Amino acid sequence: MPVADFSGKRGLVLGVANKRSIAWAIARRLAEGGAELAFTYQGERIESGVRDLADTVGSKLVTECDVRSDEDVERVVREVGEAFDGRLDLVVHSVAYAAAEDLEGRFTDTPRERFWLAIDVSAYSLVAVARAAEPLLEQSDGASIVTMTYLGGERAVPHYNVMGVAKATLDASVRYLAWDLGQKGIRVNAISAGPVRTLAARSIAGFPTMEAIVEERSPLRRHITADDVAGAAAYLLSDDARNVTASTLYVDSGYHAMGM
Ligand code: 0WE
Repeated sequence: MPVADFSGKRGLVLGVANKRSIAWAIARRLAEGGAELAFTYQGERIESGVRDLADTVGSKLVTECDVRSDEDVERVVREVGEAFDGRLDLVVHSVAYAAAEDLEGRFTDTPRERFWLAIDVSAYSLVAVARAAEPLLEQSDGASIVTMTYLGGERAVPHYNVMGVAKATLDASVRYLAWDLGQKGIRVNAISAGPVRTLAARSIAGFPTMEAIVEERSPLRRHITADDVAGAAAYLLSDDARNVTASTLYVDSGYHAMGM
């Protein structure tokens, strides 16, 4: 199958942790289509792994980013601007975090500090990146931002808890960013993926059960892979989606449409 054409496009990818990451599946697609990519990662533990992956797609820039810090986000965007001659066309935001203990037990018991932590990392980070990158994205003739969301932001999914509140915040942020940045031709969309086996998923008790539920109850009766998500992301990031913004594209085998 022909791959979407991203030649001449420059992209920033936040959220690769390892080869199973959704962000990595998307990055590979973009690179296959000819995009030049910069990557950010979180934490020294994964640095060498991310650098090795980035090298395989000839990346110009790999740098750490603490998305909780405006200064760090601004520094990263400065480096991206220098690497890409002041222009950026694509942003892939695939970042989320809640404390492990808040993804089990009762949402009611989420402490205040960790409630804000989840929203800070998982939702405000998109706002911070969009604002910092706006001057570079304006230079594109049709920039596109894609973030990753989940049904747990719209419905109560047992144990998703504070991450659901963070995704609801993220979903609303996508719409308000789309309104502001649409004026500058910058699109902002979300992909709502079903459960995908990634590093983030592996530490979640009951993940195999979630996959089994999707396989039993979704219209297509099959689970979702990172490559499925990458195909949707490639579309939203491509010029084929030039009039698509403020939207959520479900890549969940149709699960979201079911009532039982
Ligand atoms: O958004 C997510 C998970 C994101 C995530 C994962 C972790 C695991 C390790 C955020 N923070 C952490 N913190 C850690 O310490 N998903 C959509 C996958 C997911 O996670 C769930 C799910 C689904 C689906 C947690 C409970 C219930 C369902």
